[in-house]
Amino acid sequence: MRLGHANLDRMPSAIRRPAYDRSLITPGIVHLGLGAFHRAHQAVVIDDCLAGGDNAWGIVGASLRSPDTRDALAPQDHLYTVAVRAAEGTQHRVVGALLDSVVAREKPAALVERMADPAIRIVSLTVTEKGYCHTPQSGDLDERHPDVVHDLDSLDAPRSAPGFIVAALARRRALGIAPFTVLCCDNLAANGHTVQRIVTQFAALRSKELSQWIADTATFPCTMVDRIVPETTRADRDAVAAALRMRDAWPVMTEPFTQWVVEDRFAAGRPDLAAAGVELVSDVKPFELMKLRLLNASHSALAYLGFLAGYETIADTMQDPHFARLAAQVMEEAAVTLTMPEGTDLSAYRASLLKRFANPALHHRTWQIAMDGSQKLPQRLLGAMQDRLARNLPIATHALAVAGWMRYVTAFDEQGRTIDVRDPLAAELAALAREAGPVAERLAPALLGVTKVFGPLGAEPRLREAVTAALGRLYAEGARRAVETQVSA
Ligand code: CS2
Repeated sequence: MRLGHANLDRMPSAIRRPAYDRSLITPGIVHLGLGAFHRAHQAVVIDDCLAGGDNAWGIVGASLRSPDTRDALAPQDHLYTVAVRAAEGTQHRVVGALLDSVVAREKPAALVERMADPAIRIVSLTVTEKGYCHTPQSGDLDERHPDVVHDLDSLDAPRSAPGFIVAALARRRALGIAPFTVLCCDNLAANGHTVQRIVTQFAALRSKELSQWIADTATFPCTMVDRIVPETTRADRDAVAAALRMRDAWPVMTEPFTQWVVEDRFAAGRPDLAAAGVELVSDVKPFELMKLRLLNASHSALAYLGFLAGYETIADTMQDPHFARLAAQVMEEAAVTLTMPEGTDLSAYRASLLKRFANPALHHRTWQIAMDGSQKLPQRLLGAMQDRLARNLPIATHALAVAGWMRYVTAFDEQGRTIDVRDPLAAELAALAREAGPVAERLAPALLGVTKVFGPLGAEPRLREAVTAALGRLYAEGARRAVETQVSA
């Protein structure tokens, strides 16, 4: 038996299911990047909004390239399971907020049409850091990105996320339809402002008036999104099938914790997000920096160094007390760079992160988090390093994390086996590493010279010294010992 509308009543009664009549729901949101994260995070919130009576906010999901999600979910009426995993057990919930899905690459013009529909009032995105075709260091649109070059030439059939947004907004403007809210849910620095900049820069390359209209009328609230969502495995699918007593081709796995902080600037209305647990604030920045510099920074540190030390998952890595201490130390270094609104308990937040990382029921691979480091380092690690250097504070733990990334992108592990490095700059980084050889004094400066990642910070002598020393230790002692030395220092 397969999950689907007709079978909802055949699931065990403990499985939560949509508490509303799905036939009454109409689309109000187009979401770009229909991955597991969206389905386990924003879509669950929207599911609650729909249950609360906000009928006009169903989601149409778009995958930019791959048909896999659509192929898995369309035959099951776009219903899917969210499995919430904790040491104490798993809770299952079938989500109904996703009404339809499209594959942008197959019918780009149809997706633009859909986004131009006046009923669509929010376009949200989780296309990962690299999906914005920008330079993470500067936050500017990369005008030479092949997809941008393509889209500027054929905006009626775009490929990139910014291309779709500009095409749809241009169409709305031409038809006299008010713009939608662009709601970025990726871990970019100042995500709303950054996407606004990218989109208006893109639009300006087509028409100054269009760009001005977007700047004047569309809104791009910043958001902080948080929920750990590992990739779904075959074993996960089997476990969910056993619980549901029917197959779900693509359930998503997650943790109990979830947080969504959003700036309340919506151009064309929004569902009652607060009733569904979303924190609506006037300025997301402190929360976003807190999350990027505490959670994501230590996650990346654990991912690179844990992978090099031979650990498969974050939970495995956290079992090693030296690595647990490393995560805590990254947070300690970063915490002093944060200025939080009154009432924020940063030490409780840090403690909760360590517990979440150690969740033994989540199989979150170090390799998965290690992906796309070139796009992640600036906002996760480099910003805090810059702030600490400005105050003459040491940066040794962060330097070790950056060195871990450097060792990782050489594409050879400590046993000399190849690492499958997934990163838009993978080839460039590996070539630099080959040229430099396994010598910290050459490799560190070579990689610090990649300005797309490090910008001017790469030339800062104290940073060069700290990163080179850390990389030297990684080569001399291996990741396990180097981490031990660092946390015992
Ligand atoms: C992780 C994030 O893959 C990664 O880079 O650090 O996806 C992390 O799990 C989420 O941001 C948690 O909210």
